[in-house]
Amino acid sequence: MNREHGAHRALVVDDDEFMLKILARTLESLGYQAIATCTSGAEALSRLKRETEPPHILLCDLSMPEMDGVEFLRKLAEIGYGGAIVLISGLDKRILSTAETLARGHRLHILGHLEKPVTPNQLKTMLARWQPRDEPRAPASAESCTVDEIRAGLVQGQFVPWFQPKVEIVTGWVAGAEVLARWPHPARGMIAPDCFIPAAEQHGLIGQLTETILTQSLRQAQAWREQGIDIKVAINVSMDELVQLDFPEQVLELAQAAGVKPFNIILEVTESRLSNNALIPLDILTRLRLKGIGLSIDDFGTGYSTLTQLKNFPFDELKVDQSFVRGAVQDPAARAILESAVNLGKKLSMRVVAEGIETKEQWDLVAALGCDIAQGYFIAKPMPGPDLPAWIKAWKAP
Ligand code: G
Ligand code: G
Ligand code: MN
Repeated sequence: MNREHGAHRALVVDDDEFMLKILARTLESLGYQAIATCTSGAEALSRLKRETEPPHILLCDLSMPEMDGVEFLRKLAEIGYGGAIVLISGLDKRILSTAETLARGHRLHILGHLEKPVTPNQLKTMLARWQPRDEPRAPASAESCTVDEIRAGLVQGQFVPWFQPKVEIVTGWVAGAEVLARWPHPARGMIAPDCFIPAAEQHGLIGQLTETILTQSLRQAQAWREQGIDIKVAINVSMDELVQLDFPEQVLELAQAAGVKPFNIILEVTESRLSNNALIPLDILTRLRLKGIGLSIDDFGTGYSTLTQLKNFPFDELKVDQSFVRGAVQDPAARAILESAVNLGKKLSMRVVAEGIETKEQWDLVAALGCDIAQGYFIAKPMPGPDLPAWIKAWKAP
C-alpha cells in the first residue's frame, strides 16, 4: 500500500452512503488515512468551520438533495476553503464542466471532475494531479491595490517583467517569451497583475506601467542576445491603451535604444471595451505591423476577442484562450472550439498558440490539432529574466 498520503486529510461529501463508502475505501487504498465523510453540504460546512486543520482534498457530489453541489461550492468559497476539490456527478458532462467553471470563478482550487461510477483508477489519476508539496492556494484576496500605492510603485520602479517561454511544438525550439508584469512589493510581498492591472487601467496609469515593463523587457531581450539567446518578447497591451497615435514610434524608439529588432517584438492585444472609436487602435496596430512588430490576438474566443476583431485587425498570431485548452481533453464542447479556432488561425495563415498547457495530454492534443506554439506550466511557469538561459539549457521537449 502507498503510505505517501498518510498525513493528508480527505473529506468526502455525498448523500449516497454506499457511494461514500466506496470513495472512502478507494482513498484508503491510495494510502489516505485521515478520511472524513459527510452526507450533506450543510454537515460538511459546519465541520469545515469547526476544524482548525482543513482537509487537503475534498471530493464532492454535485447532485444532493437540500444543498446542491453548486450552492455548496459557493459556500466553500465564502468560508475561504483553500484545499483541492474533485467534483463528482452522475449527470451529464456539460453540467459537470459548467460547475467546474463556476468553481474556478470563485477561485476554488478544482483538480477536475469525475463521472459516476468512479473507478479507483480514475480517482487515482485525478489525485495524482495534486502536488502535496504545493502550498494550499490562498483564497481570493480581498486586498486591492490603491491608485496611490500603484503610483508610488511606479515612481520607485518596483514593477518588473517576468517571462514565460513559448515553444515551437514540432521542434521544441524556444521561440519567445511572454512578458508578465510582477510587483514585488516591499511590504506586501509579490502582487499579481490581476490586482494592479485593472486599477492601473481605470486610473490612467497603464501607459506608464506598459512603458516601464516594455523598457525593461527589451533590455532583457538584448542581454539574452548577448548570451546567444535570440528570442521574441511578447508584451501584453489592452486595446484601451492604444489611444496615442505615436505609440508605434514610441515602441520603435525603445527598441532601438535597447538594440532589439522590431521582428523580435510581439504585442499581445486583448479586448476593447471602448469600441466606439476603433479607428485609432486600428491605425496604431496597422502601423505597428508596417514597422515589423508582431501582433497577437490574446485570449481568443472570450470577451471581446472575437471573430470581428480577427477580421478587422492585422493580427499575425492567434492565442486560443486557455479555458478551451484546459477543457479540451475531457470536454467535447471545449475541444470543438479549440479545434475550430486552430483551423481558423491556420486558414488565415496565422501562427497559432495554445496557452495554459498543464499536462502531457494537453501537449499531445494541441500537437495533434496542429498548433504551432505551446505555452503553460507544463513547459514552464513565468520566471525572472535572468533565470531563462539556465531554463533553456535544461529544457527538453517532450
Ligand atoms: O500572470 P498572470 O497572472 O501572470 O497575468 C494575469 C493577466 O494580466 C493576464 O491576462 C495578462 O495578460 C495580464 N498582464 C500581465 N502583465 C501585463 C502587462 O504588462 N500589461 C497588461 N496590459 N496586462 C498584463
Ligand atoms: O491573458 P493572458 O493570456 O495574458 O494570461 C496569461 C496568464 O495565464 C498569466 O496569469 C499566466 O501566469 C497564466 N498561465 C500561464 N500558463 C498557465 C498554465 O499552464 N496554467 C494556468 N492555470 N495559468 C497559466
Ligand atoms: Mn497574454
